Amino acid sequence: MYTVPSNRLYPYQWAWDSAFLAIGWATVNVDRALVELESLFEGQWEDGRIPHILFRERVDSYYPGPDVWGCERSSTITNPAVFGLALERVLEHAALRVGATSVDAKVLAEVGVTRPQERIVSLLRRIEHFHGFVRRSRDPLGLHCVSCAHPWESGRDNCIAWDEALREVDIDGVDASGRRDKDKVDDPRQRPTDEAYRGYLALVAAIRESNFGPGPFAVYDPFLSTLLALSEASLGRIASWFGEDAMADRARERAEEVTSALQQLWDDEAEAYVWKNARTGAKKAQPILAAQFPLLLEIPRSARNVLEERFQAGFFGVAGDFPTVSRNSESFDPLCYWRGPQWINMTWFFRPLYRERVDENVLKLVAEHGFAEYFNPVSGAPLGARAFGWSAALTLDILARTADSP
Ligand code: 2M8
Repeated sequence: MYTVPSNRLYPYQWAWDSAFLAIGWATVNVDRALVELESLFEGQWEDGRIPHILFRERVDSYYPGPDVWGCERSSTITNPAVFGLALERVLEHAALRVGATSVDAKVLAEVGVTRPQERIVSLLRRIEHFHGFVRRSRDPLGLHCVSCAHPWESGRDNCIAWDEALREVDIDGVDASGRRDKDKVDDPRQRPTDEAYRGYLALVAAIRESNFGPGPFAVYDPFLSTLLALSEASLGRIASWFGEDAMADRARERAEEVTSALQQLWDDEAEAYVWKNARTGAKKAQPILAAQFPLLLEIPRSARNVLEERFQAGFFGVAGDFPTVSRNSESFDPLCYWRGPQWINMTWFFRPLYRERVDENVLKLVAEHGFAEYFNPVSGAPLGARAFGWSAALTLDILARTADSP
């Protein structure tokens, strides 16, 4: 059993979507939440990779499908490391439900989870295996940070941080006319350009030709690195709740390692965490919400101060806060996908820091405009798919936590 992000636009199982969807499921049924994650991990490759799409039932309404990827069962790239974090949020819902302060197999049994110890330990092993894949295969310079081998891998498809590296990809003769997405939204300007799609498809072909190695695109990403650190930290905590002490130690060490390695991406002059192209060495600060993510980790006070100020100056104060691109940037586009619109998952991540602002913002947006895929951050207008999975799932998470006020 699994959940698709949107019947119309995304009719397969997507990896990080399923992680958010599991959190939503946990507000009503913790067992079902675990099934969501287990079904995703059924698609794990031997090398530990979690493919970003699982082609479970073949449909013609999504492009690119299995033929283009060169793999029957799944896509060949991965997605942000959010699975440890998602599992921890799922388990917290079990504790909330029974009023417990910590989670163990007994608490899970109380909320109706079958074979809790065995299932959680099996998920933990799979998550650790996945983290191993990311560390081995997405760190070409050995920085202990995470790079991205395809814009789709980051989940932030046409984010401005990929523009330069994508321009280096040869798109001569690549045809994007098979796209099925543009006529499924109100206005094609809400989706990436054909030129960007030609880049995405050229990379898919290059990855296929390299026998599913990383291919010719490798950009270190502070956002992906932050999420790996968070996911390792979650893995460490859950492993110790379930008596897997050696795994807990390993995960904690790795969480610390990524967190301190992230400082290599800090640029004093730009006063920002930067995107680093592993092939050219070029580093660039980006005026995007993703650049604010290291705030979720223990970072030096000076960096924290700068990022907090940047939030006030560029990301707060519009109708919907948390636009994906700073509203002060020339690149800010309120309509186009990951180039400005507000996304509920990106906003939700900041709940530990800005709880009231996040809750108010998300609940108002969905009350007024429904569970859209993304929102115009100036007017609040819904964009992209309607009835979008993680918008609903993370709203449920916020509602359940607000009701119990943790
Ligand atoms: C979007 O990406 C897919 C490609 O993976 C697409 O545009 O077809 C992104 O928003 C991504 O983050 C998300 O996981 C996926 C499914 O919701 O859609």
